[in-house]
Amino acid sequence: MLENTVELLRPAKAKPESERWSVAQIVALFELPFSDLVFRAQTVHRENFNPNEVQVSTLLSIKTGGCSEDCGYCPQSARYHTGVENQDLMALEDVVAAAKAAKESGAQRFCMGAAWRGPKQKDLEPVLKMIAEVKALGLETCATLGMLKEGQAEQLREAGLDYYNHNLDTAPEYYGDVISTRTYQDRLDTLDRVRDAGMNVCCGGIVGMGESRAQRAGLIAQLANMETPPESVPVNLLTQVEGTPLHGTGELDPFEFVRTIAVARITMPTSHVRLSAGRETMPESLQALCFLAGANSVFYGEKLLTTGNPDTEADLALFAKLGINQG
Ligand code: SAM
Ligand code: DTB
Ligand code: SF4
Repeated sequence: MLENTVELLRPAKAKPESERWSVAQIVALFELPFSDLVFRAQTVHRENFNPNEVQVSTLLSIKTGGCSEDCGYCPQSARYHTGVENQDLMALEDVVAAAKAAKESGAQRFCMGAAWRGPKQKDLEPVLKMIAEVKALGLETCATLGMLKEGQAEQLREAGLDYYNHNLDTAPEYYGDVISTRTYQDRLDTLDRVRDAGMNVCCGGIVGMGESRAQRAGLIAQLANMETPPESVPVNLLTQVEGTPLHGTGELDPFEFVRTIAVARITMPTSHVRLSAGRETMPESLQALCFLAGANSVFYGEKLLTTGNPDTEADLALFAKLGINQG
């Protein structure tokens, strides 16, 4: 399985073989007794970060729904009837107003998401203006616009983009069960473009899509074995939306979710691991376990892209209870 997994990364872009995690080693981490796993993750976490600091990013969907792709989890695909209302690219002033509001409520980073397969040049121009204006507010900037063509990552960087989010979503061997309109290699190519343009990479995936533990380990191997692992690793729990093919998938055991966070922390010691989609339905105690297991970033604000997220007041109250600062 290791060979299979690593082959998909072009050798120049993967770590030297001696430094790579095998899928078997990652599965062995998943299999540790829960307390041993969390202790190990917390130890690695403390060696690399202030354990009481959590980075917060606010999301805004700048173009919603009507997407040509068939990602089986996604409420924004035009192929599924999910009740999401399509919305064209937002006006610049509305995006800037949302970014100002996010800054005022304490966000450090503002992430603009678009339901595109990838941006056409005529789409990119207005987004470049949004990035420049959001950056000028003193916020870190992030965008997730789909696949990038040659030269687009450079334009984004020049406009002031700090992070580009593009997820691998799952292990290579499960990917074809979830998406057919773009390949795993397409995603790796976009990630290379982002890295080569000198931007920070935000890349993670979704768990709870019916994948096996070995496949969760396979996703983590892909991320951890990158020559430079992503600076930011969003771990999303599938938000099941009626009308999508993955609606009705069996729920992931919450401890398995915490284990996934812990394993990401151990294998990517210096990355920010983000407790991402799915937080709205998680009790505070489960979120606290995720922080204990090494999560040190969240999406902050009432909405993700089209689905809900905890209220800012609830998050601030939880941070206060746990003694967490935004950092
Ligand atoms: N359209 C662009 C793309 O797919 O690259 C950018 C936006 S897309 C919505 C960003 C990411 O959100 C996806 O790659 C996926 O990991 C995550 N996502 C989408 N729907 C989700 C859901 N129902 N539950 C959890 N994560 C989801
Ligand atoms: C990521 O990994 N998760 C965010 C962000 N990157 C763009 C998106 C989650 C989307 C959840 C479903 C929705 O709100 O539409
Ligand atoms: Fe489109 Fe992105 Fe949703 Fe896939 S995840 S259907 S590319 S918006």
